[in-house]
Amino acid sequence: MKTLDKKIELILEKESIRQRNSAVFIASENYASESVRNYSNSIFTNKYAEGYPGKRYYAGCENADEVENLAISRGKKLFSSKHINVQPHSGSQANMAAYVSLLKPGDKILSLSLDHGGHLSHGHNVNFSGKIYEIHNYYLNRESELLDYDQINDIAEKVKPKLIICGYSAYSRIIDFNKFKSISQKVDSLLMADIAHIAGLVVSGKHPSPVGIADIITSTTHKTLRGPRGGLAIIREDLSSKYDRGVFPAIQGGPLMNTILAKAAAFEEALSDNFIEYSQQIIDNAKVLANLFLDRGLRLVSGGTDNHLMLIDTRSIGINGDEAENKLNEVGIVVNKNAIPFDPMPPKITSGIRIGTPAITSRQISNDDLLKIGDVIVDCLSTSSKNTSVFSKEVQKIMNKLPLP
Ligand code: DSN
Repeated sequence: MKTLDKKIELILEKESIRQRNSAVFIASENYASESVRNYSNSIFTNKYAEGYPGKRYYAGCENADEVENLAISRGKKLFSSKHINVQPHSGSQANMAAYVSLLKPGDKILSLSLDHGGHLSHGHNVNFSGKIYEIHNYYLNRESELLDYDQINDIAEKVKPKLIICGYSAYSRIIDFNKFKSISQKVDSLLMADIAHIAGLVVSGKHPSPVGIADIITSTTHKTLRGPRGGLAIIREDLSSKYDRGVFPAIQGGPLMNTILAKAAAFEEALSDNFIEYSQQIIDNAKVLANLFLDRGLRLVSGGTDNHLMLIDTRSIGINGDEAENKLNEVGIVVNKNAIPFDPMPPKITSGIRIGTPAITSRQISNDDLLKIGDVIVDCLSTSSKNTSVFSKEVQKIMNKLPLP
């Protein structure tokens, strides 16, 4: 055990240094607050609480019931919803519970293709969703690289899906949930909005909310929402018992009560005015970077951003996404390679990188330092020199002075 602990401590120490020193621009990552991290780590990890508050399959759940009820009431307030399920272990689980509770195997789903910004669990053929359901895709418009609601409408009318999915992993523009709703109503389909990426912006009023529009809303809790790693779902009231049974007992057993405790803490944080300012700063920082990249001649998918992320077409610097990711990682700037719409390269290479600002904004970076790092990103991607220590030093200098939440 002692050896094992030493090994664990060493890994933890290395990760702590990496997280402190890195400039994190992975659009789906963030730094949870100390209390969220502590609550995730709490003694509720010891407790089984299969079922729902007041209807458990184990004794001794009175405190677990309080935890879950607190998370539910704060979650409902945060999203202005009548129902919320805080048990999904992840965004993928929240999506799976939606399909399992509302669809039959073989039913048709219409979703954005993964390589245009969708998600594996929206029906990719390597994922359960693509194996169990009949998937049809819509695509971004080739010229504008934006959602093309006329095209989506046409495909929906032809396919007649049972479920239409909107909400994405790599789309930098505003989603018009009302347009999706009118399409889904026309073809008599359910509408699901997966707001995993934009949940924090939605609850802050910085992106339109799908609550009251989409029939099912799923999310993670750890991206822009800055909570613990986990999922949630908000369902139309008349479908909510069905959905709850879709989570437990259909696809999950015991809820992670420690995580639900941390979700309750994160919801309270997200209800604060500070959080609204934080969300605005995420968007402001993304615009600062996007303008810098455009000024320096890089091409951005759709020409910019309205939210927390952007996609750089790395062909505008003469390299592929994989090379770009590696070059930046070597100097302490962490991004991920990402397919761009109509990408001719395979997913392991790609022609783009995704840049997101939730994590760097949690480090309270100043405008000046953000501009410096933006310049380092372009300089580092553009240079053919192997000696990049000047860039690492610049990144270190900036990151070392920024507080960790
Ligand atoms: N892996 C997440 C992301 O990076 O967007 C989605 O699951």
